[in-house]
Amino acid sequence: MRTDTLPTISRHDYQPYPYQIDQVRLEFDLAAEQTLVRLAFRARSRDGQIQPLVLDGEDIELLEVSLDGNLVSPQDYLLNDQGLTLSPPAAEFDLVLVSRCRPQENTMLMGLYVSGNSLFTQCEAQGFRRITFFPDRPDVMSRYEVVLRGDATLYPYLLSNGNLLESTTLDDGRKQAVWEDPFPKPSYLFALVAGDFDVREREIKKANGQPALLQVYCDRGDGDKTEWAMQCLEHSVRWDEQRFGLALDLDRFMIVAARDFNMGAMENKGLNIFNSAYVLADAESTTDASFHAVEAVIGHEYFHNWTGNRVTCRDWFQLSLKEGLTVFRDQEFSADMLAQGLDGAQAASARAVKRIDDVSVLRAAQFPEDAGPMAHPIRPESYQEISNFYTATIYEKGAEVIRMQHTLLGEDNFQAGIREYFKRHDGQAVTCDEFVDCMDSVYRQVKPGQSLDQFRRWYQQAGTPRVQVSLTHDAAKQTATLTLRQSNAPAGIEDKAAVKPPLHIPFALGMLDQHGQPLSLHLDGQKGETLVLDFTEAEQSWTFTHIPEAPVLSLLRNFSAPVKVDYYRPDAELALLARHDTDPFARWEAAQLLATRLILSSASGRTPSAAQQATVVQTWHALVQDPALSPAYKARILSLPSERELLEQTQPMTPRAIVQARRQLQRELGLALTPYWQELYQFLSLEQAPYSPDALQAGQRSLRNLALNYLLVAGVSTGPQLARNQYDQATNMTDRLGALSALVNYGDPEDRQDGLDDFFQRWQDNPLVLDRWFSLQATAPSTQVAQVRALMLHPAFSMRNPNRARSLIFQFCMNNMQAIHTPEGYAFWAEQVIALDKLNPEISARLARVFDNWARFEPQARDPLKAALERIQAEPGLSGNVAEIVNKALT
Ligand code: 0A1
Ligand code: ZN
Repeated sequence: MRTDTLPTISRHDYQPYPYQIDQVRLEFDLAAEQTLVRLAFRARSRDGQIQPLVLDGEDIELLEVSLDGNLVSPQDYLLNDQGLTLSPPAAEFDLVLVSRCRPQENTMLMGLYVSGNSLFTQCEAQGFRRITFFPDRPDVMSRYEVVLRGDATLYPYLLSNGNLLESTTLDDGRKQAVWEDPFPKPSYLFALVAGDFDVREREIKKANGQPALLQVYCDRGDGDKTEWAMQCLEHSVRWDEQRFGLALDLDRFMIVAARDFNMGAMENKGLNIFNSAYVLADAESTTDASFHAVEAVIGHEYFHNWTGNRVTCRDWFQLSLKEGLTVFRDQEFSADMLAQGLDGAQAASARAVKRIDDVSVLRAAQFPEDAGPMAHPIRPESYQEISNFYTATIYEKGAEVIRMQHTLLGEDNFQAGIREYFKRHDGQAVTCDEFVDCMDSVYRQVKPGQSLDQFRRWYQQAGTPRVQVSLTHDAAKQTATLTLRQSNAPAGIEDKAAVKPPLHIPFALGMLDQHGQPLSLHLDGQKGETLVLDFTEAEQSWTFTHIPEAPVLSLLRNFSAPVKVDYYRPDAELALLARHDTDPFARWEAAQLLATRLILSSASGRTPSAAQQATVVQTWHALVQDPALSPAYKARILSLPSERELLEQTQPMTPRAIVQARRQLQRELGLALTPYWQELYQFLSLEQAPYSPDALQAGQRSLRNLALNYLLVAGVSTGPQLARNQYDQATNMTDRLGALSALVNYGDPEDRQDGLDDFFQRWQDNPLVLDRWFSLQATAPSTQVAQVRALMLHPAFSMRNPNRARSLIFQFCMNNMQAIHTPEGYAFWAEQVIALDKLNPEISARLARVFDNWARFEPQARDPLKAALERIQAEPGLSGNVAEIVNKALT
């Protein structure tokens, strides 16, 4: 663990590695206590000059090194806590190196580590250097041959990337497996797994007719929970063939579930390692939302095989090259899966549900990042610790930037750009610029005289741009003139640039008449119900013809750009859009905005007018009864914006007031519409088909749970009994947890405790469900710091398991706003950051980020939060990971 602040690395300092390493041979003598690693490769100087060979290495012991067969003695090399520097004998030479690592002691879960009784690796971004000494950077690409040896009983399965060449039993009784990966790859894609597992296998035929073997490995006893994962994997293979024309390039593709994992999953070539939360699923123990998360993550990792592995990043500043693009791909995959078999408005509505969920994530996680001290462009200019840059900006905003290119080009031209990308760069490590070059080459062909030159600014600017809208209508000429103004204020601690040049914003727009009928738009020869404006100037106007009366604007349809829109308009207009907009995203947005206005005004201490309240209630009333809306969409549009999204819109941020104001509106809607919630609840309780996580069933369950919540929050007398019954009779986790969460959040103390006790009894042996039990309590309004401390003493709690730490500590700090925003809450947070840092700095740094935006809070929160950050900063031996966050927050 490092103790001082790390040096800053700048994008412009990139230098290619001086040596080419075509082939790597790795031999492992595996054991949890200590593992011996023998590395051999031949290196060739790129320019023929002999230069020092600098190898990264951390937390590993060097036992022996030789160059061209000659042992190098310690006085002839330089070894420090960051690596090894050697003086090669020639411009081309052989290196052999033996080192030792200690998986059992590895609590960071980077490099080779133990989870359960098995051994796993995690190498992205810089974990390989904790396994052996190597140029641990993405632009050094080599073919790997890997020999694994280990105890036959502990490790009957010995897995690595690529194809299995042989599997034997050695004279000493150990097992040995030899793997070869035919594709050159950077070290961050290396993986090995050793352990005993349940395995599910499926043989499929690829589009070219060749067979491929899909395998899903998990802990013994969990094998009955991998059918869904296998199905998702097969769907992913098919989808990438059909929509992107990209085929699986291996004979075998493996997924392995690990209980201890820092992130969601990892796309190691041919051997994806997953957090078990994104593999294991069955109706009884898994919610619909988790089923969909499994689908998304399996898709994501599988799609990386092309966008990430076949073409990878030149350096880590280009991380969004693979992450933004792959998130875009997994979002489209999920949307296509939801819309399967539907067409027209139904398909659009199904896709909109996914879009709504994705945009909500962006707003809850990325917008705050863009408004805080860690704000960075999707291609950052500098970093200290790369693991701090696996952010919502790189992933989610990165995906939005890809999506805008898709919008500008259209599906067919976008796919032509993708084909160009693989034609030019297959097998290479490239930059974001090189990706845009490919899209631009198509764009220039289809839009003569135009280019993506200005669009590239999206890769340079941090911050969420604001777009101000104004409208004038000329009744005599029957024209409507729309004016848009864009600005992007300085963001983050590096962004001193007061003036940022305007961005190329694809701005999708529609108009309705005063009765809610869609208008056909006419603009310079273009015609349509939705037009995408090329908004490129600081201020720009468009005049639409054939508009007899003042129109109602439907703005930023389908959220065509990651911006904030400012447009003053009366509530009545929003109410009209909420009922009639034909763009399902913009329709949802209008309803949300109506509710947001009301909540924000009561949070700020103003009493909303009766008319304002009535508009919201009437709108909800109309929506709850609308027979044309799918249950999934209805559940989204009738939900209130999340506390986090609301908080983001207050200035200064007033968390406790937001929680109360939101709760108050929930109560009012619960009361005003009680008969409708009851009717909806009863209707949706009718006999259902056998469980499936499909869009219809999942939508019905989420709408029913929403109705139940409204009934309970409003204190309707029948509510608790409905919840108890639902809990007792549930045959799936969505129903069971939905009922329990309503009781825990809004029920009386007795129901809450009975429910929690029963749930624990049922599920204590299932770690993923037990995580939910901890989360429920962490976020319950009745929970204070003292209860969380008590839960930390529960025998099932462990700080070492990231999922468990997240389920209790992170959930409490992030999603229990009433309790965390107290002096005890802030002290607790600082204490946990420090405790976690000793075990796992990457995870700790994520917890530290929860309040890096302290300066945006109301005064009574600001001072204690600052003091808590200073307390962390002063901690001796703080990791570089946490130091970077805290120092930036306090700058
Ligand atoms: N590339 C992975 C994310 C990932 C990054 C770092 C990790 O190390 C702890 C693990 C996973 C993805 O995008 O899914
Ligand atoms: Zn990824």
